[in-house]
Parts: sequence; structure tokens; C-alpha cells
Amino acid sequence: MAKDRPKLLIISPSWSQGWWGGGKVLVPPLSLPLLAGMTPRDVDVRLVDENVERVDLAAGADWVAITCMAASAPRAYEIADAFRERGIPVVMGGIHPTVLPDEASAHADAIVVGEAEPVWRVILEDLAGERLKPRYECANYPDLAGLPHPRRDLLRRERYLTVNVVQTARGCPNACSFCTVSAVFGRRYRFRPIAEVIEEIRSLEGGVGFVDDNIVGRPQRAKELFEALIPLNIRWVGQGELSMANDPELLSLAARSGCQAMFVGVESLSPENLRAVGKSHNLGLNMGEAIGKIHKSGIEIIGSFVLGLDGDDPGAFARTVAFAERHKLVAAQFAVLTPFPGTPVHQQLESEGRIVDRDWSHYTMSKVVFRPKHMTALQLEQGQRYAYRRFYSIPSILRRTLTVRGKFLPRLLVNLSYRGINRGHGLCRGLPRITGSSHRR
Ligand code: B12
Ligand code: SF4
Repeated sequence: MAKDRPKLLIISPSWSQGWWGGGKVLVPPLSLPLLAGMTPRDVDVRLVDENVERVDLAAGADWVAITCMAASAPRAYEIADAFRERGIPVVMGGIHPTVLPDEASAHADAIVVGEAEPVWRVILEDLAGERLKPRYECANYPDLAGLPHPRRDLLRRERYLTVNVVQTARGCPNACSFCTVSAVFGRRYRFRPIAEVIEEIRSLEGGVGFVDDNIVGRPQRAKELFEALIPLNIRWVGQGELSMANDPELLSLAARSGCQAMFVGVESLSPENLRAVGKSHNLGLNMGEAIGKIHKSGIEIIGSFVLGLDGDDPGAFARTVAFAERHKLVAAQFAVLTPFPGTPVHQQLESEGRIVDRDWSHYTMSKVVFRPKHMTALQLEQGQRYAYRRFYSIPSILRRTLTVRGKFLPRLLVNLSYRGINRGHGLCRGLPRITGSSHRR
């Protein structure tokens, strides 16, 4: 029974790989402070990000809310079951419950399909009135004007590199077949009013990490945002796409507004793969040249590659790392293709009977959960490790830091951090070389 000032615990469960043991975690999950920001002040809210502190399953709470993605779903269910056993109602939401509501429902008193904004207040009232419904659906993609400021004051800020994660848009006009974003947030690109974004950033100290999936996806809006950022004199990092290189005005505004680095999906060097996954905006681009132009504007690139696509053979690993080294990417992510539920890739592999592992805790982009086409699962796993080990080897780091004028120290620090994270995940340490082995699994 809820008391005068009910206690609400909002939890983000850890995922199987966790983060680099003992060190600081990059950034907090924005859903936690955002949900807290939407909660009336007469509710006593506590946030627990299990990537930085363990959840106390015996904690006193009247209501529990849990967010999760695929990799953290099994742990989310464990936590939810434990609180429900104590008679504490649990509400679950986020990407995974949105895509698989029936599965999540077995572990929660209520689940939220879609975005929280239109339903969160109603849920809190229903919790208080003890009339919680099993499912709340956010039928339409909500308008993003008037979002509350996230309650960053409730985060353990000393445990993160920064808590300044800011979202300016949701959805993505593209529909890459391996990505959950357009399935969950829609292909309609929705924007927060720029004035509201600027007002939020003004309230922060230090640099900002934009969590938009593609901050340059609509160039005209991006230019307006960057222009408005210039007077704030901040440094920021974000996610974008390589085609920004072909718009000199966009590039210049991004750099002038403080952009230090962009995380961009290069995905694959093979046009056949790019076509197959619907990454049309990389097709027809000279990707090496685009990287060069972005670098010239002073913006670093963290490249993201997907390994194990149907057009990949075992030679793809060496080719991919050689490309990342040749173009002097400051950092790179080499992800194993992962068929997240709800994505077209999941449907395709499912219909071909190629999904072999349904333990969501393995959906980390470092484990092979499907049968690759032109290699074995073991080759793919070893190929990913080879890519990390080679790219974050000391000789490779030195080649990519010493040869770029004026960037030695920041580049070295970024690489050492990534090397540390990847070693923590067992991706860079004492691992096998790729072989022509044809082990079957
Ligand atoms: C920023 C980001 C990161 C950051 C920060 C991660 C973090 N600590 O949250 C970094 C780079 C560290 C990261 C790492 C990873 N990420 Co990530 N990340 C994102 C990204 C781009 C934005 C997330 C975000 O902040 N969104 C803004 C918030 C406000 O949205 P939201 O969390 O979805 O919450 C809204 C609704 O879902 C809902 N909601 C959410 N939770 C709840 C709970 C309740 C109770 C209710 C009512 C509602 C509700 O309401 C919210 C407001 O509307 C997403 C893509 C995306 N657009 O979601 C990928 C994404 C979530 N990441 C993904 C993955 C796979 C990972 C990694 C496993 C990758 C890896 N191997 O390193 C790790 C796991 C890290 C972890 N568990 O913490 C995948 C997940 C796929 C899936 N189906 O599970 C996504 C969808 C990317 C993709 N293209 O597919 N990530
Ligand atoms: S991978 Fe990036 S560009 Fe493609 S759909 Fe996902 S968010 Fe959009």
C-alpha cells in the first residue's frame, strides 16, 4: 500500500559483459533521469544503474520500474521476480519489452510498449490507486516538445565520465536491417525544439554527449542546431553518418559548434553487404574520401563495423581492420552481427532457421548467436577478437596517433581507454589469431 510519499526505485539492470571492472562507466542510461524528471516531486525517486552499483533486492520501495534492452533482459527479469516475490509492483519498459511485450509481461505487473512520456503519469496514478493495468501502450510516437529536464542530480555522477547525455531527436529515417531503432522509435524523425535543447545544455557544466542515433540525419535541422550551439562554446560528441562529409557547410558548423568526434556506421566495405542491410547512405560514397574530409574539418571518427554479414568471408576481418587503420580512425567498434528481436535481420535469419542461441544475455554484439553464411561461428568469434586485438595493439595505436599532427595525446588517451574496455571484455587479451580453421559449431 503506497504511503504519503511513495518510494519509487527506477533500475537499469547490468548486461552480461558489464563494463570495465572498477573503472568509470562512460555515461548513464538517459531513461533513468528522464523518467525521474517526468515523476511528480511528491514521489521519492531513487535511481540505480547496475552498471555502477549493485541492486539491493531487499531495498525498501513501494514501486519498482525497470528499463531493459535485449542483453540486460534476463537480469531485468531476475530483479523483477525478486521484487514481485516481496509483493512490490514492478513496471517494465524500454526497447526489449516494447519489442517482446508478451515475454516481458511474465515478469512484470505492468509493461509499457513504446515511449514513456504519454503514459507515465497515468501509471503513477494507477499505482497510487492500486489499479495498475497489465499493459500501457504509447500508440503514436509522441511529440518531443516540452520534455522535462532529466534529473541528473539523482545519478551517482562520480561513477561516470559524464552525466551530460542529451537527446535532441528520436527515430531514424533509415531502416538498416540489423538495427532496432526504426522498429521502436519509428522512421519518422522527431525533433525537440532547438530552444529547449539549448536551455537544457545551458544548465549543464562541461561537454555533452548527444545520444541521437543520427544527429545529421536531416542536414537543415542539424545546421540550425549547430548554429545555436556555437555561442555556448561547448565540446560535444555524437552519432552521425559519413555523408555529412559532402556538405561543407554542415561540416564546418559541426566543427565550429564544438564537435570533437562522431560515431559513424561504416558497417561494411562490401557494397553487396551495404545493399543487403539497407545502408543506402553509404553506398555510392567513397568512404575513405569522406573520412578524410571529416578529419580535415577537425572532427575525429569512431567507426562502427558489423562483422559476419552474409557477404563476409573470413578475409573480411583483415580487410576491415586494414581500412580502419589506413584511414586512421581514432577508435573503432567491430560488432558481431546480432539479430536483435524486432529487426528485419532477425526475421530473415529466423525464417532461414539460422538463429541458434536465444539467450538474450548473449545478444551483446560479441557473441555469435546465429549461423553465419560463409564461415563458422568460431571463425567469426575469432575474427572479431583478431580485429580488436590488431586495432588496439600498441603498434597500431602508435601508427594512428604519432602520424596525426597535434592530436597525439587525445588520440592516445582515447585508444588506451578503448583498449582497457575491450581487454575488460576479453576482446583484446591473449586471444587467438584468425586461422583458416573450418571448425563447425
Ligand atoms: C546512447 C546509447 C548507448 C550508450 C549509453 C548506454 C546507456 N548506458 O544507456 C553506450 C554507447 C554506452 C551504449 C552501449 C550499449 N548499447 Co546502446 N544505445 C544507445 C542509443 C543510441 C540511445 C539510448 C538512449 O539514451 N536513448 C534515449 C532514451 C530516453 O530512450 P530509451 O532508453 O529507449 O527510453 C525511452 C523508452 O524506451 C521508454 N522506456 C525506457 N525504459 C523504460 C522503463 C519504463 C519503466 C518505462 C515506463 C518506459 C521506459 O521511455 C523512454 C522515454 O521515452 C540506443 C539507440 C536508441 N535510440 O535507443 C542504443 C541501443 C540501446 N544500444 C544497443 C546496444 C546493443 C548496446 C550495447 C550492448 C553495445 C555494446 N556491445 O557495447 C551496450 C550496452 C550498454 C548498457 N546496457 O548500458 C542497442 C540495443 C538493441 C536491443 N534490441 O537490445 C540499441 C537500440 C542500438 C541499436 N542500433 O540497435 N549505448
Ligand atoms: S543503424 Fe543508424 S542509420 Fe541505420 S536505422 Fe539504425 S540508427 Fe538509423
